[in-house]
Amino acid sequence: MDITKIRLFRIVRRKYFLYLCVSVCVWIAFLIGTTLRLNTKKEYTFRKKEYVSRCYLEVLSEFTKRTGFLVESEVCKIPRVNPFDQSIKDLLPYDPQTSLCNDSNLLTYVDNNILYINFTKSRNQVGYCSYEPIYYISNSFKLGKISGNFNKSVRVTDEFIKVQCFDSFNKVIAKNFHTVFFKKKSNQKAADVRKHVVYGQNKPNTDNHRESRLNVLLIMIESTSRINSVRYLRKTRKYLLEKLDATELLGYNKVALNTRPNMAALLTGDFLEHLSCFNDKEGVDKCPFIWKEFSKFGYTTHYGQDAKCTFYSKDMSGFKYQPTDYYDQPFHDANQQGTKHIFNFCFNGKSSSEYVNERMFNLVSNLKDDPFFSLSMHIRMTHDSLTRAVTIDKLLSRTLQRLHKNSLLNNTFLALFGDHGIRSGKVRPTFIGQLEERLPMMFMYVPPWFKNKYCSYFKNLRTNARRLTTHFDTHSTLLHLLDLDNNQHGKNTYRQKGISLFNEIPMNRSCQDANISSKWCACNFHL
Ligand SMILES: *[C@@H]1O[C@H](CO)[C@@H](O)[C@H](O)[C@H]1NC(C)=O
Ligand SMILES: *[C@@H]1O[C@H](CO)[C@@H](O)[C@H](O)[C@H]1NC(C)=O
Ligand SMILES: *[C@@H]1O[C@H](CO)[C@@H](O)[C@H](O)[C@H]1NC(C)=O
Ligand SMILES: *[C@@H]1O[C@H](CO)[C@@H](O)[C@H](O)[C@H]1NC(C)=O
Ligand SMILES: *[C@@H]1O[C@H](CO)[C@@H](O)[C@H](O)[C@H]1NC(C)=O
Ligand SMILES: CC(=O)N[C@H]1CO[C@H](CO)[C@@H](O)[C@@H]1O
Repeated sequence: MDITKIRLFRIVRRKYFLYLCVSVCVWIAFLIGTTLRLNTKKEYTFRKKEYVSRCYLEVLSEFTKRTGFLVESEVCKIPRVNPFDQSIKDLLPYDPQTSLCNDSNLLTYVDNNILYINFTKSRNQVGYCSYEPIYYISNSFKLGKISGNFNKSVRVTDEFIKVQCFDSFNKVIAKNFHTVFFKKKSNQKAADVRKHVVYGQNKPNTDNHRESRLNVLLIMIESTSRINSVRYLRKTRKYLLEKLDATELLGYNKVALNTRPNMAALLTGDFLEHLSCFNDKEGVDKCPFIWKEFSKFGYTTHYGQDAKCTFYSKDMSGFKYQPTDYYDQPFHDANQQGTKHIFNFCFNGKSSSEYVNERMFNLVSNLKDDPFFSLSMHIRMTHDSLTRAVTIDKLLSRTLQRLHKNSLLNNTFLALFGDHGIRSGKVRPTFIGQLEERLPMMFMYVPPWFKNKYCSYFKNLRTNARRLTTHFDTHSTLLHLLDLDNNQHGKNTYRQKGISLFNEIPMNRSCQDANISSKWCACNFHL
């Protein structure tokens, strides 16, 4: 070999080596690049609008499919009826008046824990006022020590108060009742006071948990069906569906006769008659109410209803111990003292629903930084009246707007529902009346970020809008909220007759599958 050849060979080898080097480098760079890209893709989260529309579209076509049925499967057909159908139209006004209470004696108000006399209103008839705190005692209430007289304002140190105002001749001219928000220290919380509940080990409120743990806001409106919500909760529906993008469950079927067993199903996940705790003469305290579960996870709990009913009656003595951290029964009992009928709804200047609604808003706005579980029940307004839902409509639609505008729903699961449909009146014996008795309304709202983070849960919820569903499913859904990332509660193991609505309810679910007795089954229903 001559020298030039050897040199050439070396040059070729060097070049070859260089090429090799370059191509390896390019490959490495490419690999690094793609991994990086993959990583950024992983971290990429859809912006709110973009995401929602993605999540939405896949179910939208089915959801809006126009059919004569709300639920339509081999085993269950629930017809879509006109709420003002010919057969009942004469029994129902289209635009009923809202019911107002005479507020001329509402002479005081509370702002930031200060009780004021409203001098615009009282036009100096008032000489002075005083107040008494209202306390909870076993299954009832008592009034505490009377405050000193005041003639302008006074700082209030109690949660519930009864105010009396006097004229200059010491004659009582007004009685007013107010709820006042106080942040409870953990040793004042019901869970610490009673022995039945212990807090869970995991400390609440660590920021990680807070992120995925939703507040729970439950609002029950007595005897209100989906059909009646179309008639008389128009503003509320519109706001929920159009502004809040809530999900309406069209095949939501009651599981028992009246308020008590239906609420027991929602709150305990079982039939009332299966649970011996409901027969306890001392009270229903030992029953597995779902707020206890939330309490274990560090939630602050609230329960209020504007009548002494549900778990109180001649044969059921209510709660011996205060069941939730915030418990409104003593307030309503004191305010309504001496009332005989469930259909009375004006008390000392305001409607029962105004009290319930104000209390709810007040708690939600004050507890927004804690996880909370709140159950409000509007009983009186709609117990015997279809049309009085319009009064609640006005209150609720405004309150939902306020909650939303103040970002108070951003971390909250909201369910607005009826226990069952109306069980009295002229519509009830008709076909539509029988149908609506069986089909309470149910709206569920989850915040926009939730739809992003738990897309499949949200899609399932949307799909389930047109499946046969029950209060048992709501119970399972609430439990699921405590365990969103593990998805254990969806597996139908935990004391459950229901299926979490974040999992898909089978298309062919029958009433029997759903634990709805044939008497209450709205599938294939005929008179
Ligand atoms: C409202 O109540 C006041 C005081 O009790 C009474 O004088 C007045 O007539 C009532 N107004 C109406 C419209 O009933
Ligand atoms: C005081 O009374 C006036 C007149 O009725 C009313 O317009 C106003 O809203 C009341 N103020 C408060 C804070 O309740
Ligand atoms: C209000 O009370 C104070 C002290 O109790 C008294 O001095 C004052 O005259 C009272 N004002 C009115 C308008 O009654
Ligand atoms: C709503 O909540 C999400 C998640 O907790 C948070 O990232 C977002 O900033 C909140 N938005 C508002 C308006 O509070
Ligand atoms: C529902 O039942 C029908 C008839 O029995 C069957 O054809 C269909 O596959 C079932 N659908 C599901 C989702 O199970
Ligand atoms: C009483 C009743 O109907 N129980 C049923 C409840 O639902 C589960 C799950 O579908 C059935 O296994 C039960 O038989």
